[in-house]
Amino acid sequence: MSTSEPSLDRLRAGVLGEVDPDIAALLEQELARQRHQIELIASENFTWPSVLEAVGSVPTNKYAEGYPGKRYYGGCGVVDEIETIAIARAKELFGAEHANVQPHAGAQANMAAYLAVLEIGDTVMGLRLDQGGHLTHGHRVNFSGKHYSFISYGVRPDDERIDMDEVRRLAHEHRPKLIVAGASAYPRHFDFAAFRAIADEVDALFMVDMAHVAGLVAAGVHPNPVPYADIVTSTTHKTLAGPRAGFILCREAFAKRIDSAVFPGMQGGPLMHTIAAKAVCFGAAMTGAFRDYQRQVVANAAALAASLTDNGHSLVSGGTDNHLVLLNLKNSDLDGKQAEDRLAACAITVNRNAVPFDPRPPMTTSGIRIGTPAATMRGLDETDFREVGAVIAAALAADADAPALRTRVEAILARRPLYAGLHSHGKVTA
Ligand code: DSN
Repeated sequence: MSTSEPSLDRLRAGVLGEVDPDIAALLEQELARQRHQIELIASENFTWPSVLEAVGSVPTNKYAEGYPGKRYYGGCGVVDEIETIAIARAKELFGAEHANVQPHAGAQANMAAYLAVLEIGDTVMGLRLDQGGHLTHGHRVNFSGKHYSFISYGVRPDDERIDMDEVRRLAHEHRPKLIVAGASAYPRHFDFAAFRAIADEVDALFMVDMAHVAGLVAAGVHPNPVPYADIVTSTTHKTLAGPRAGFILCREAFAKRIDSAVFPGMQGGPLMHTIAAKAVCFGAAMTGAFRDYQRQVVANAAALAASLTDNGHSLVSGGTDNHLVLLNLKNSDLDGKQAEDRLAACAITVNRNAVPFDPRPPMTTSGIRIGTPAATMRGLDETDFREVGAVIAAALAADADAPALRTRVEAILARRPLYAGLHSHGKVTA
């Protein structure tokens, strides 16, 4: 950089491409990568250009520790209005009594929820990671498993659905202070009412991590956990299609404890530009267009499941109720890693994932997790997803012809362009 070192004036006024062409070029490469593959990672999405704009906006400059009207810094009048709107929209969207929109991400939302209602060493129940759960639901390598005494429940071996008899038995045996429901890789609805009833039987609190299905919940195409749970945590960037961030909903009785746990308990200054983007995301999620999009996400997952099954593949639990399917490769010569690589060669992006009672280790696994939110955002419909299922099946066959399959994928991508007119760093051009 020494020969073309920018002046202070250029740093102050220059656009990214002038000031840092290396990073600008990489951002363009990432936009091209996103455009030229079918994105099927179930936790990913393509957010709205309006959200990209808000994430790149000037509240990134503002310190605002505290909450609207109760900050530790001056100059917070505007960001107070932004956060107040985000809170009001989150409450209205999900029918919640209280919302905290400051968690930086889903793991921080869960950490704050635990900090609010648990003491170190308390007993908690959560879904096993290798049967669909999440690291923050008690895995031993995560803070949750290190700080709290987690008891894991799982799915039934026969139908691979959550075993509510086991949940009840473990709850009565271990008397947890908190029961956590929610998943990263579970294709079926949770029975929130049954969890609530079990929690009440043992005087436990009930928390739902709805990160994966928040968009479906907002659109009314998935049961809403809010009426049943004491605390609901979430991210905003998965099915909800917002910025990479988290939030917490709770009953009024837990509001003060949740707010104190987020700040000053575990976070410092809130990311006010991201909170602005969360407000945009919640606003978008209140529209009829968003509800149509989420209905399509679920319809597309059903079409994909049917296509994969028709092409001879077995799915965990036999199908899906939500936005994802889990392809079961236990009886395949290909493990999850090999299948992920085969699909990448055809411009299809997925992630390998453990399936229940997986005989292979976590780095390879016997499954592929396939989600429809991102590809649906770029316009794929059920016909497209039936073709995607057929291409996936052909890519995993012994005689796979990757170049020919890639051509079929490119035909879908050409019909369904992504982010027309958008630059990598979030500005739309005419
Ligand atoms: N890593 C996310 C997922 O892929 O589901 C969960 O945090």
